[in-house]
Amino acid sequence: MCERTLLIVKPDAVGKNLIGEILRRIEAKGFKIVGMKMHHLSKVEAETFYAVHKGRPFYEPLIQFMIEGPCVPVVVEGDNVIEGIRELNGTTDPAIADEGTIRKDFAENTRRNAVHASDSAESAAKEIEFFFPEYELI
Ligand code: FUP
Repeated sequence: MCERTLLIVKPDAVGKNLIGEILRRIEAKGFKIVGMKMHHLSKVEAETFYAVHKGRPFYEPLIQFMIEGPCVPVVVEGDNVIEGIRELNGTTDPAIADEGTIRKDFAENTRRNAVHASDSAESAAKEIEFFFPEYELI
């Protein structure tokens, strides 16, 4: 089924000049990039985006990390792209991520883990809308 998801190249990966490599891997999988920008999240924006995690012990450091520099939100389209991008990213903790995944190759730890990807059709719709008005998408 053709669907859309939101991927974010997080501030750690942007800082390490990994934008191109991460986008290359997405395109090499046959997925289409249909929206993209560079954006430095404000504290309020980061708190809104990660509101679901509010109250968890990792929440405050996560917010501080997400606002430390610019990130690159990307809308990706393709067959089963929500699952496909999560597979490409690998699991949250890079220490147990599969070989060849973005997090295995580039993440430092569970917080500084290079990329975000929507985990369901419902969150994809919300997260895409968070960063992109309709007219910015192809
Ligand atoms: P994921 O879907 O793999 O990005 O992971 P989660 O939705 O469980 O977590 C969202 C973000 O919270 C992670 F990308 C990083 C952060 N996090 C931590 O910093 N520590 C944790 O123990 C779990 C998550």
